[in-house]
Amino acid sequence: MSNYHIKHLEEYYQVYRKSVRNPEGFWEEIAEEHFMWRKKWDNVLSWDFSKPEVKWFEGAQLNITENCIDRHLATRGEKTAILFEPNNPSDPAEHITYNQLHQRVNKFANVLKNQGVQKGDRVCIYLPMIPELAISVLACARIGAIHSVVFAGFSSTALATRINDSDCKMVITSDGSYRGAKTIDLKGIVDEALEICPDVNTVLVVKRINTDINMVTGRDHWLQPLLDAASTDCEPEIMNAEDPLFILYTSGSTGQPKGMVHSTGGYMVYAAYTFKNVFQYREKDVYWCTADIGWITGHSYIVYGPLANGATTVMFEGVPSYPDFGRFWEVVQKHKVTQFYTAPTAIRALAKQGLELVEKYDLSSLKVLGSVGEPINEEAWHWYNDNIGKKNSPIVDTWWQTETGGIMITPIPYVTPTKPTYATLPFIGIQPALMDEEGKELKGNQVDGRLCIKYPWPSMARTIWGNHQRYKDTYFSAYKNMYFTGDGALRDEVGYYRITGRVDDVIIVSGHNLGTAPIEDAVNEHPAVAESAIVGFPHDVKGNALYGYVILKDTGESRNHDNLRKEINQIITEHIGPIAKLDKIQFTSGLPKTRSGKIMRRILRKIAGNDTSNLGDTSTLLNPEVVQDIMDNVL
Ligand code: 6R9
Repeated sequence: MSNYHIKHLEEYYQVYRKSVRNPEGFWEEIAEEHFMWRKKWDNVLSWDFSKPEVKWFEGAQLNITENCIDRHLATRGEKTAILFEPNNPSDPAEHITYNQLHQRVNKFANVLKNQGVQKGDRVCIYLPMIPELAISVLACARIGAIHSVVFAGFSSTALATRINDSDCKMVITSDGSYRGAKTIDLKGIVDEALEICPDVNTVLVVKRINTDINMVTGRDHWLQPLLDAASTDCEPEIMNAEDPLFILYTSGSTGQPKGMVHSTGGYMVYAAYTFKNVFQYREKDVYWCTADIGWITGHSYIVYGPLANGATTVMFEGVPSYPDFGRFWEVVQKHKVTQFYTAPTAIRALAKQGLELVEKYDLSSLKVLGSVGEPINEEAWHWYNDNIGKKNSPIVDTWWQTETGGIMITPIPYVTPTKPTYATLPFIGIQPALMDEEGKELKGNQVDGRLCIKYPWPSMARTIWGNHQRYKDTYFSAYKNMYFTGDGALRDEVGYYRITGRVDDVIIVSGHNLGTAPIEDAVNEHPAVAESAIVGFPHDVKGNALYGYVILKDTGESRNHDNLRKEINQIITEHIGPIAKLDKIQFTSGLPKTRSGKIMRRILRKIAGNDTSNLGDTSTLLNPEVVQDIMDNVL
């Protein structure tokens, strides 16, 4: 079992060196020893970042669900695969064994087939965090359909954009969802979206909240009767390693979201290998990642990574604040969770509550704590370390992206000494580089630059669905022969990395990536708005909050600003979702622009963040006078 499970620092360095000296040889060994292939590859890796084109395990054949389910049945059939913890704490948790998961995935896969879904078809999944979400993802993978999960907090317009972009013919949803004390009418949102998605001919509906909903004859079907009639046998479709497994949308700096396409073989190998090491997963552990499967964290570290290792993975339907802010800790105690993986925004929200909500519960089962989604600030890191980990569960601050498919920079717990706010060292096989703005690599330690990756890794996204040029422009054009992450980072005196934040027009709010452009597009839809600019400013729970500068059309009539603010946020909610609402909206007569007409967001960011001591050079602006005006009226 060479190199699969790293146990001490010396071994990390040794395996790391091996993995970068001979990446092909290294990944071939991992792939060969730990996965089930129907046919081995002809070639481990071919790549050319200038095209860009990357292929791992070309010629190999497999089905990822055989790796995540079937191969465990002989030894782990009665082990819990998915441990479902419902929204309401008094409802029983559900333990789905590997045997049961096998049957449920096969039945679901047969339903998809019976409904006409074929290999290569795209299926949109818009479900809350209930077992059917994981099962439908796996059912798609079983028959070679490409799943596109859309987070069930997105609005109907955002959902429709994603359905149409990848031309999905089917949507899987539920009658509604629970969210703490509230219910959400998911089916109503789907119905609204489908008004502008003419190609969707089938909607499968899971019954979750038992409400009376509208069912369109011929198009909409309750799932349960179809499952009841389906067989539990479904031969896995044999896929090529480079066949797409899924599409997952992420925000970009222009309006249209980017449908990142992930492959089958490389993605599986990397998701599984990182899971094993970053969480030091052992056979009897109960692992819990609080993310939603609608994000990449859920794909790789609730579904594929854990299941490929035969793990028990917790799926939580609820929210951290329901019925009170002790819920996470109650669940940790109840299921004796060993690895707990969450986001800094949740940690900050929980840290604001009294410690009695933590102390009520026995957290002694915990061995590893994880953080993901945004930089974790020092205060939150210490709160997490002291009160949840009791100073003896290492925190893995894992840096990665939808595009990278798996964790890229991270400590390995009990192996890498941690340092607050540092994601520390590159994971095995990952070759980071820091670049200056001129395109020169910054060598050595104690440097600060833009974070790039020099060499392919197995789970990198292969393209943007339907737009390879945009994939090239966004990730492979800023620096020659490098993947550009969009993040800034520094490397300290021992070679540890600290991620300093986005250097592009993406803002991370409560761990969610939001592009400024789509929000501005939504704001500009308001009939009274002439132009807008959105920036982020520091927020003690959300990490960043959104600040909008809005120029109103000159119509001669005066409007109530508070009403306008509400209307603008309503439009944002409809177009994107409530996560993108603006915390502050300042009405202004102008926006600082360069002579080429570009908005100088750097200045707007500083003003919004109350940091105007050094605004930098404003003399190149077309309209320097608006800067003072904006500063005088800042909220
Ligand atoms: C996995 C995920 C990606 C962006 C990424 C970066 C930020 C994620 C981080 C982090 C600092 C960490 N980010 N993890 N920043 N430290 N540990 O979150 O994917 O939703 O695509 O976001 O999130 O800015 O570029 P995604």
